[in-house]
Amino acid sequence: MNDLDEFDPKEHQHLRYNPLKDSWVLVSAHRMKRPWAGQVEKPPEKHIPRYDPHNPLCPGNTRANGEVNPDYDGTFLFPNDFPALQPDAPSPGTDQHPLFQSKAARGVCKVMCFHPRSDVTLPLMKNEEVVEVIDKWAELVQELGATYPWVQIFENKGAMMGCSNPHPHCQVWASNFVPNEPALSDRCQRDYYQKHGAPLLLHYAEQEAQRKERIVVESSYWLAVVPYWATWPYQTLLLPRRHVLRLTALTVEERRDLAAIMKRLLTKYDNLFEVSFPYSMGWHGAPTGSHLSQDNSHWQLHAHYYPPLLRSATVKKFMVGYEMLALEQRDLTPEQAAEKLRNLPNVHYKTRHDQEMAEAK
Ligand code: H2U
Repeated sequence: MNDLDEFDPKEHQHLRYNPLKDSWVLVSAHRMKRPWAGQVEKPPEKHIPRYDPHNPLCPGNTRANGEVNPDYDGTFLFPNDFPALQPDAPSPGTDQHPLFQSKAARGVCKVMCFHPRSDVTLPLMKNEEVVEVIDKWAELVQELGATYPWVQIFENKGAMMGCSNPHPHCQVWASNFVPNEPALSDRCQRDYYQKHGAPLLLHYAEQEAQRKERIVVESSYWLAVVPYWATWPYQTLLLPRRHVLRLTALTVEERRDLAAIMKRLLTKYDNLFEVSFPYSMGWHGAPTGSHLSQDNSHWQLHAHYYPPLLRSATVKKFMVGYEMLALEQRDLTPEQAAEKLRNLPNVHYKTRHDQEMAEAK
């Protein structure tokens, strides 16, 4: 049998390699055809009030620790009142046995509100408002990265992703260690650089820009793709075309362009099932702290978006069973997911609904 003549990635299961994790994913696109009688989630909340007097993230409201938020009109940064990392935790000491190892974990956790209004999300914010968010992210990397080796900026969006509050916000955890995911990514990017003499993700962006089939949105400076090795159904990777180590190195123009491409990507996400699309996203850039003085040429700045939804606004992908015990598996090809997202309108469904209502009056 001539495999290449026969092989159709949409019909035939196969493995794909994730070079950022040195691991494999099983692509079994025909699994989308199976009937679903499993769990159906509550759809994301449709009507979020612009201001809720009981929401601790709104301007002028009292937080859990009794502090009152200022009447902020842009972004608002505050220390997390329930931090997972604190700067002064005592050390656990050492156990001589190799199976009982522990280390001191120290750091700081902050929360950043994107906007004073609870009923807007990044795709519905103005470009300059998203630029302000990006500028603050870069400031946080600069400030916390001066001492901490890792500054993790992440956004959990939607109750389905464990987000506790609908007000648009992200979190920042800075730690005295490089956590597992970036540590693995660091090793993989370093190995690739040593073997091929160029940053892994720079080569990857060049390839995807040429191949086109996994691009969701692109601009002069940025590219968003469903990566070749995506595990989550509509996972995307957002990366600059130029070699950039950290958010702090982005130029004014690149930040403006980033705000625009984030808005376009997130508009497509929201338009897929006409809901405020849940996801966890976060930035990975070269490590900081003591790593600032080292050569990090193997690194390329990027953001990962991991949305849980698979079939509809209420049916998510479960990473259980085989995924937990053997290997991650996906139910549609990355190319199918990218094509679906790419072909969605660039106008947000809420804006379109508002326009239709206005015209009907
Ligand atoms: P999540 O929605 O991603 O959980 O983020 C909200 C964070 O806000 C959460 O980590 C913090 C929670 O600890 N928070 C405060 O620091 N103070 C409050 O009064 C409410 C929530």
